[in-house]
Amino acid sequence: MRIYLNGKLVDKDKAVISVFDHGLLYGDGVFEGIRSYNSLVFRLKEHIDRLYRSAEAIELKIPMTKADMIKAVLETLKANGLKDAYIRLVVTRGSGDLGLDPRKCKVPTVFIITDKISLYPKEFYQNGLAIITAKTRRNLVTALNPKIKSLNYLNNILAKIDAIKAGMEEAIMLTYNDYVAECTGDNIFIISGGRLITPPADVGALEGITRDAVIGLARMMGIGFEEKMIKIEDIYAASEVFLTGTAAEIIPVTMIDKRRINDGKPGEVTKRLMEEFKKITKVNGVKYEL
Ligand code: PXG
Repeated sequence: MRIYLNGKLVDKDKAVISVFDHGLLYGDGVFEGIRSYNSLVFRLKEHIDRLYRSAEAIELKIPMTKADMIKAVLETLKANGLKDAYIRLVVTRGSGDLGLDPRKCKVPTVFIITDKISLYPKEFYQNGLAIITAKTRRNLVTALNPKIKSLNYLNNILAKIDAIKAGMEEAIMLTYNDYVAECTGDNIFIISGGRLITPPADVGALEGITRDAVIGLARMMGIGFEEKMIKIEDIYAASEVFLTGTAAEIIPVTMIDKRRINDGKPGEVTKRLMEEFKKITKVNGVKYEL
């Protein structure tokens, strides 16, 4: 496996970074998770834009242009001969000393891993996922805005541990004042009164690329849509619930906190969106030749 590291493609065993890297010492950095389908990178520009937005939010200057970053992603995919891939792009503050001071980190570290994607089992898509509400609350937007896809994922990891302890794969994260934000690695949508609803990202959620794609599909399909603050009771009472994310795509949720959603089967609107989403992954994207 070849890894892109600071401008070079190197073998996996040579792809090492300093123990003084502030990405490791403090979680000081940003990342992206991107996917390619049959040699088409899905929404690459949007992912790169979000990476640079996240970096700007933490005052980290990425030492290459967006165009060069896109080239680097495509080169890494080619070097590994991957048609269907998971792409992890990471930019850290770089190597510094034992202290928070980001000024000590002179050169950001940039690396890109491309690998096979590990997917949720098929049954989850057919029968729906059972999830819980996490005990762990979402970070305050005013403390560390969850819109920033930073290397500080402990808030999400603690909620993921809540899910794992309950024998589940995902967990809904609520804000400090009981609004639904998102899940640990996925955005959440409901269908209620025939309309598609998702919480606004400002409540404490990532502006998911899949979320955005689903909103676009709903508009195209004539499904009413609104961004609205919702509480967990709204989710229990919804006619359909599903999650969106680069890894999961669109996955139906049929059980929450041991409560069945509607009849406990993936909903019709969810299934239509899943189908339409599959279609756009086949045609939309940045092409590369192996
Ligand atoms: N919320 C959070 C907190 C995320 O981390 C999403 C929503 C969905 O966003 P996208 O842009 O992917 O639609 C994410 C993304 C992984 C993995 O390896 C996690 C994500 C994406 C890809 C891989 O666990 N999370």
